[in-house]
Amino acid sequence: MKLFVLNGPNLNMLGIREPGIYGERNFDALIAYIKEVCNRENIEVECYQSNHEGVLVDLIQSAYGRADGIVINPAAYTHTSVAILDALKAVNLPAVEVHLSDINEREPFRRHSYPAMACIAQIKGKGFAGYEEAILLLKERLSQ
Ligand code: CA2
Repeated sequence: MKLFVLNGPNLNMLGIREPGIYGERNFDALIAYIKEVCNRENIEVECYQSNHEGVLVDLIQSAYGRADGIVINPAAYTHTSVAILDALKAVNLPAVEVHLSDINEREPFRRHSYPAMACIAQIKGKGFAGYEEAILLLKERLSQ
């Protein structure tokens, strides 16, 4: 079983600013956490981060035929990107959307997600643990 874990714009800045919202740990710590979870669960994983919408679309397309599922935190593109929604629909792989913060408890514009329409679940407000939950959910779904 192989997963792609995709992170969107500015998530590479984790731990540098806004620790009250996103926590104190940095992006390298997030990737180490994801790899540890996947290693423990015998899941192959490829992790990517991009600040560019088109690159995220390319990465979703490249998952087709190479991965069994996708974990995605589209960051700010969550609230704007029909292109990411369409890419997820195009590859038709099981995908789970993750947010470190609880997007329902912040500014109203963060409540709406386009990619969520192509995802089997949206996990929010659980910090790093949300990625683990997403990975386990996909593992369960793919083992059925
Ligand atoms: O809670 C999440 O994971 C978000 O996807 C994070 C995005 C935000 O636009 C979404 O509404 C919710 C922002 C990621 C930016 O991360 C930063 C990290 C450190 C300092 C500033 C921003």
